[in-house]
Amino acid sequence: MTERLILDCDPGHDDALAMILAAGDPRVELLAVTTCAGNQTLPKVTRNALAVCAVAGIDVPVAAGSVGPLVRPQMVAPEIHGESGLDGPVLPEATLELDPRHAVDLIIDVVLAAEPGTVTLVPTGPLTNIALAMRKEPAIVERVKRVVLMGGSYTRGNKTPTAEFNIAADPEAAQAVFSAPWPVTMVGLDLTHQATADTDVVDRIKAIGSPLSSFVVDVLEFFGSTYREQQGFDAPPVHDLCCVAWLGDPEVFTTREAFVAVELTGTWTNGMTVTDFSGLLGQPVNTDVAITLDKQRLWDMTVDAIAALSAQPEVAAR
Ligand code: PIR
Ligand code: CA
Repeated sequence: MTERLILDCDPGHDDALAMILAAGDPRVELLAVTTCAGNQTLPKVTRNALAVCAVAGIDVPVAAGSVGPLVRPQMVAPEIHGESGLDGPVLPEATLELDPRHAVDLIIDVVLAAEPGTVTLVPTGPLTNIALAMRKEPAIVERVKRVVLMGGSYTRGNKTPTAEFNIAADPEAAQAVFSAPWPVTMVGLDLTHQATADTDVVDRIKAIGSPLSSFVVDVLEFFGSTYREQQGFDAPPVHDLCCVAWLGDPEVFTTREAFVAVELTGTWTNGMTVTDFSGLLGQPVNTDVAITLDKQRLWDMTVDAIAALSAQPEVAAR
């Protein structure tokens, strides 16, 4: 049984890798890509999504969504992802036409058209589109199989000491998603900071020797340079990739149940994902929290997916 997913993203270097794994791993089926303002503005991240589709030979509906958060002023991350949102590689012209629907409508249409319980939502940017889709068509909440989101953390943040960027960017949307009665998996920084693309990984990808593999190498090299300069990392953590990897192979990370709520009224802690593993708050469990990564599995499946896509005639010819 393949895991069918909608990727709601803000590409974004690690979002680009998530798209590529979703298209190239035989255990998952990518149904649609939707975009949300996050790492950069909506036009930029949408253009980047189309460029990744072109270089990877991805042919699924792609729709643009929310231009900004529900309540708060917009936040972007040029210091990590550059002015384009995907600086580093040369971005090819789009080969796909953008779907005319708003991302929210594409998400609703795909979920309602599928058998109940068969579609997983994978948000890897701010949760604005997902929250709006829930409000526009509440029936999706019981029809979606699960939400596997990159965001939050139970230890420390990257936007503030306590808040991770995707949650900090739209905390009200995030709280709506965590508190809805669908299964949620939180793939936060505690997990994704284990998912670094070390030099041996970059070398394995380089060795594939295709236009797609050199695109991925350029993505990882730019991401590595900003993570080195801005965050003092030796190698870049490829956050969003982990969500898709877990759908293809649930052994890629372990999880633990917790109650998670988003801080919306803190003086210094807005956007913090308060994570209660031991029931101290007396609230029911609402989230599976990602804990420990099997890094070897993650990179083996990613290298395989890049190689598989590279072997497609239209990808090899680029
Ligand atoms: C990564 C991101 C934003 C800011 C920084 N500093 C680093 C993006 C990634 O695309 C990922 O989805 C998430 N937001 C990690 O915080
Ligand atoms: Ca992202």
